[in-house]
Amino acid sequence: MNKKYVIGVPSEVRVINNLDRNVVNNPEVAAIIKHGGAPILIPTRNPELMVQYIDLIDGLLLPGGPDVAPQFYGEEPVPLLGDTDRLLDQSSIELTKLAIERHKPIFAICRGMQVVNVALGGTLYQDMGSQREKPVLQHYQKAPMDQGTHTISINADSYLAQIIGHDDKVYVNSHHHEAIKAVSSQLKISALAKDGIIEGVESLDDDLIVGVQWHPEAMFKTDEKQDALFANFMKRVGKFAKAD
Ligand SMILES: [Mn+2]
Repeated sequence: MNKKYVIGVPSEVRVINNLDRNVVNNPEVAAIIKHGGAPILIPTRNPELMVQYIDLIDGLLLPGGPDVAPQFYGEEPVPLLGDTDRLLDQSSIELTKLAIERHKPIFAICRGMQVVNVALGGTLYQDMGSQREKPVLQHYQKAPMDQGTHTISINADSYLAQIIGHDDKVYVNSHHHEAIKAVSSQLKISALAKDGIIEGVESLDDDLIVGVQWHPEAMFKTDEKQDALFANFMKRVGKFAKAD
């Protein structure tokens, strides 16, 4: 049997039917399994325990979820900040730092990309519609999430371009009102929306981190480019696991 690489996915807490539950979205789980990985849920938000989990996993998938508490980049909350969970942020930031330190690849989706940026010293728009000087596109789409609604421009010399190409006809879905404001000095921009909102970031000079602002897990079943992001993630995981 081929070795399966283990992918950690932090869960979030939601109250469902009056019960306090740990949940992850199934599409990410399905995409990991499709590409030969074995997903595991990281069901605690205790930051001190993250060091226990990092040794169990070969790669880290940081999924979408609630807003990031602005205290982690030195701001007070603005009126249109959404739901936040300080402990989920703290544990995800800790996991990000540990994954980088131990050379375990990261695939960061939507909130996940914002978490990576904050973990590495960057900042966010808490609500881009009300905080950004220039007008923005509709980034909280009303169309079904398996359909792309706005285009992105991918930097031709980015790692992302190697995965999904860089023509201007790449449509992505969009489900965010937060966005990266100041990019961490340890990351570079790989994709922008037409309004200048950052839609992708990645490591400076290796392929340890790939972050996208859209939701490829909602599109991978019908869109080859989005599927390629998960295939690439598992390829990166295999490469780093063999190197260590
Ligand atoms: Mn968007």
